[in-house]
Amino acid sequence: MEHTRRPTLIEYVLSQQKAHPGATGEFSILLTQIALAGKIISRELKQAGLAGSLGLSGETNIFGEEVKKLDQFANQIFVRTLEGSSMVCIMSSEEMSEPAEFECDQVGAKYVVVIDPLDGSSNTDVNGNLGSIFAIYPKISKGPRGSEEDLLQPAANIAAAGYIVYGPGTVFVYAADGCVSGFTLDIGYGEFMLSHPDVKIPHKGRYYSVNESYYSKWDRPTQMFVDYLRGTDSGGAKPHSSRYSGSLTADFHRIMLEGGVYLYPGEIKDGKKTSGKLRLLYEAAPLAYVVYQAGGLASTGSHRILEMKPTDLHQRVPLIIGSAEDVIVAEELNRKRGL
Ligand code: AFP
Repeated sequence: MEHTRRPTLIEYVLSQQKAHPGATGEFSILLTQIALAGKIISRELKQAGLAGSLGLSGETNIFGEEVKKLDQFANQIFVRTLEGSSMVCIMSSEEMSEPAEFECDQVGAKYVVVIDPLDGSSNTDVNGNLGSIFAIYPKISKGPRGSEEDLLQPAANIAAAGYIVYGPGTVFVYAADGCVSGFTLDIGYGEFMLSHPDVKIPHKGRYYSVNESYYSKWDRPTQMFVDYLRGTDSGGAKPHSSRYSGSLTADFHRIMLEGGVYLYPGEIKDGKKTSGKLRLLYEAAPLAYVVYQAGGLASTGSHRILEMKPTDLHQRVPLIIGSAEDVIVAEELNRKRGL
């Protein structure tokens, strides 16, 4: 009897690389280096309660947020692993106030990476789901060194993007060349094995993910959209079911597989609409690229995330992301209410 087995991540990436005759293999190595960082973080999370790595680090980041020990650990692992790849000239992280530049010579590092090293850190100490989010851009600036110009590119320039979900299992999902594929970590092999080939998000969804405790602070179109999702104002359409885990990555993964919409809107403060909490570079743009490759959409309500040109490394943006039909309903409500 012939024993077949699933391809590993590197085998799959190399097989995809055949579609690019000029490819040098650097991109494949970089992708597997990011997966390596995910394996190391996954292992640490699974034993964090025993290893003393739960709780606060005692430090506060430039946004005044208290930093968890695991936030720091995950960020350090990504910095070291990306530097070790010698494929990256500059990287930026949600956990770092300034980008990190890596030694690179004339020919070397032609990639730029942005990451949210540990998404959902309010879940770390309660064994909740967590994630990491990444995007890889080509280097566009002249000269050997990377610059802020390389980091502030529109998501449409992304070469590949993805996320890692740390839940009951650890799943690595990446999008490139119009295809989204998922790999589950086989802890026996220590390898990510293909488990979700060619993911396509359902056109219309079953779930919605939003922190409804902010309802009173939202503008009218946002409230009307959530009323529609709840079925209280959907003209009899079957309501979506609410799921909110505290981790965008975990909620997004459910929506990618089963359809629906995640939103983190801005709030009305002093008559003005804020930009919400999520970061354009580290959260919204990478996931917008992934959902778009899978047939979904990502919007601020009035602008498509993929077309946005970032102006600041830590810029925040309202986000509505998921099944195309659901996102379009939200945009329609915004358009109708003239916002
Ligand atoms: P943290 O990583 O700071 O916990 O933020 C997680 C997150 O960016 C996203 O993953 C969650 O969906 C959202 O924020 C949770 O924010 P609220 O606690 O305001 O709902």
